[in-house]
Amino acid sequence: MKDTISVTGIEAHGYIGVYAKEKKVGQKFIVDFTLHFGSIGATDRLDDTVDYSKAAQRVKSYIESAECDLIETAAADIARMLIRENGVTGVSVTVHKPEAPIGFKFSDVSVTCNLLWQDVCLGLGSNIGDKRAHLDYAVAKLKECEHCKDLTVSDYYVTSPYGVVDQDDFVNACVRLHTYLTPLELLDMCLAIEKERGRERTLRWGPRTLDIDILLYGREVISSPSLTVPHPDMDRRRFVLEPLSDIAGDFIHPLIGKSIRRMSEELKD
Ligand code: A4P
Ligand code: MG
Repeated sequence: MKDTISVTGIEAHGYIGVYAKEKKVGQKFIVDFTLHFGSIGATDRLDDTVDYSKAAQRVKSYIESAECDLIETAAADIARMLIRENGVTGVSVTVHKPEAPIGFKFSDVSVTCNLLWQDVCLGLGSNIGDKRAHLDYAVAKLKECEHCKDLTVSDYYVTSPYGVVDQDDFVNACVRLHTYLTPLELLDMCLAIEKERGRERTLRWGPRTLDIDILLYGREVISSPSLTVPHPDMDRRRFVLEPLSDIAGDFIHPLIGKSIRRMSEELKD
């Protein structure tokens, strides 16, 4: 069980709602939040933890000035704000709207947003045009992404083509970061960045300006029509394991149960 700090019952007058009257007159909202930490209480210094009174004040100010229609949006916005507080590993935010215009007596309506920082590794590859510039672009976009943090980048490696061998050499690299995006949200973002570099899908394993693969998403194992994680076949690819060892040698592959460093060392040519 993780350590937490919670504040409940933060009351504020706000204008969140779909109807004109809600936007004009406003109503009462109540917010509860819980911040999750690896551990708390190691020191007695306020600087080493989250000042819950300041966090609660930010929540109150958000409700008072929010212009969105939905309490879902409010809960997600507040969660995304609080998860960036010092040392927070995850958050749970509930927004109550006890006076919502439902038309008969009820006690409460509320929504809850849960977010968790996930440790994620991505593989980057390019073998058309200015290959390094394509990788630089992907790194810059991921760095400036407001839903990510703590980005580290491996060296860039020039690699011979794997699979379809009759094509130009690749430049490959790996990136490790923390994000609270879901795997599918992250995939959408990667596909959008590829598209911005003119990625065209003609031949599977064929030449590409920019390829971004989700290699590892925490310890999650995902097998859906649009996403397979860990990335299949990564255990046989030197162009993945070598750069990944630079930045995530300690990461344990959730299916193979070995560290990336060990997998890289054991990979035969
Ligand atoms: N998809 C499923 N799982 C994932 C995942 N974990 N990450 C789906 C990203 N995408 C994933 O991908 C097709 C679809 O796979 C995506 O739309 C997504 O829904 P794609 O990028 O269009 O196809 P692709 O890249 O041609 O095929 P694939 O199987 O992803 O190939 P890889 O594994 O990317 O390998 N040799 C060297 N030296 N360096 C390379 O970088 N790359 C490849 C392509 C072959 N040989 C190479 C290199
Ligand atoms: Mg791919």
